[in-house]
Amino acid sequence: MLQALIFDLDGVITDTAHLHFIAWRSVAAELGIQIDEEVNQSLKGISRMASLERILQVGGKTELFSETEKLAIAARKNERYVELLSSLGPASILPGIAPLLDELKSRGVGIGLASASLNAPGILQALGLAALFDYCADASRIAHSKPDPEIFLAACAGLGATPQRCIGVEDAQAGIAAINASGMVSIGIGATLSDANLRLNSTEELTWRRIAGLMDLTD
Ligand code: B16
Ligand code: MG
Repeated sequence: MLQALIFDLDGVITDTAHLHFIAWRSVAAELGIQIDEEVNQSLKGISRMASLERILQVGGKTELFSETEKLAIAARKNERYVELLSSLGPASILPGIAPLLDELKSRGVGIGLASASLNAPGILQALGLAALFDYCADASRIAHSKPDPEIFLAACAGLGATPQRCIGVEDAQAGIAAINASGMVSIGIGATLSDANLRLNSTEELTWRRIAGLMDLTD
């Protein structure tokens, strides 16, 4: 029996990657570092501090800042990102996600979130989806980020579900690795992903029919 679907947020429920990019680009420019779309792609699914380390590496400035300075830079980026989040609303939900969440609810399948974003609760509120989620793993309490399975296992535990009876949905390669390592069944959204039990090109293809075909729902 399928107990729960556990979703990543950015790139699966909504696409905030471009807002992260605008915020990081302005902060990086102040540090004398130019970042392009390719760098932005490499920030997908990784934590705020890991993103900053990657940007400093791109600019060859890894050794120039103390931990306190790095925290201040990350806080500045987040202030700008949160300002940009005010543009989000129900229209920002990716195609197919709202009907799927309704279908899962009506079938009594648990709905969980496993996002690295500390802004996840606010984003779900802005999208009008918060009430549909039965459990959101708290990214601030996760010691090991994806590809470690910790956040997916925390979501399973919060839902009272067994990983082998859950499906995880991700758009980042590190996220697929995390789902696979947790013992859950993985669905990858995106043309370039590998190793997912099921790979789809877009969230539009993420229907109950595809999910039911992936897992034995009868036992
Ligand atoms: P925040 P996900 C991730 O979201 C983003 O893909 C990644 O780019 C971001 O650095 C990370 O959240 C942390 O976000 O700065 O808001 O805490 O894909 O795990 O839902
Ligand atoms: Mg993601």
